[in-house]
Amino acid sequence: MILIGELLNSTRKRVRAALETRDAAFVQDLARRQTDAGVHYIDVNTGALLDHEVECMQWLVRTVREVTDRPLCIDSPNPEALAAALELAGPGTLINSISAEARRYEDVLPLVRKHQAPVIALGMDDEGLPEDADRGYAVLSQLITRLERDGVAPANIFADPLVRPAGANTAIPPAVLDVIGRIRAAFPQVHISGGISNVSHGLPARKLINRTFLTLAMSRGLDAAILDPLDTVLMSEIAAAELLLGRDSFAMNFISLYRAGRLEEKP
Ligand code: THG
Repeated sequence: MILIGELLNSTRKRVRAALETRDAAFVQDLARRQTDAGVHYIDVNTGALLDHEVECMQWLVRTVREVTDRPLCIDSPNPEALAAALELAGPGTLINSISAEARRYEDVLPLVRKHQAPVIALGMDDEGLPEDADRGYAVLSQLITRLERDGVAPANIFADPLVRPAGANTAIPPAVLDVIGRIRAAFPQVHISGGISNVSHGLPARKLINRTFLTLAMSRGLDAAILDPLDTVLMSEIAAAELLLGRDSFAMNFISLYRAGRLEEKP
């Protein structure tokens, strides 16, 4: 699994306050802890700061870069913030995100090309968020095909079916799981990613829902995720799921995590 740490997100109140006051110690602590937890990318999101977002993103990238060399996942609705961050973040940066919205596609494709960067492809277009699996699959599969035609290698595409809260509409998570399965069957070489914590928004016992959803999604072909890497039970369940899905030959990874004392078996 390719793990993207979600904690440096400006929609989280504490992070937003740290961004507004330029609290480097708080930001760097979250960057270090996510690195130590083993993430492959650290998501950096400044989208909630509408004024001066570009400056804020530049500060965030520089501040994180001082304490970790883990690649970043630049998460912004603002193409100027993406462009500025890409200049500072170094090679291997993941762009979050492109979509099938006409304007967004036009704005972000040149950045993907210029930096030869991997990119998250959101399954939405100018009609909005797909409500069922047929439309979700149609939008996402057309977007993948278009990116490939525009020269993006399948291994650099992270297809994202847009996980939304079960609490708002319980039909969406099963539709998202269907989309994951159909994309995996049709495009064996692309990565499939999703924002796991989105699914539990507004419900109690969020971590329980997140863990179960992640396991279900992995069984359909999800191989990347934006998640809370400090949830040690979630991280342990990923290792167990990879073992049981045949993605951990001789259980080498599972056993070495166990020996390092990094598997949590509850209760
Ligand atoms: N796909 C892509 N990128 C994404 C998402 C996605 N980026 C953002 C998001 N979804 C993934 N990251 C988070 C980060 C935090 C939370 C959920 C997803 C979260 N925040 C608390 C909440 O909303 O209740 C904030 C509470 C607080 O601390 O104030 O759960 O799907 N490509």
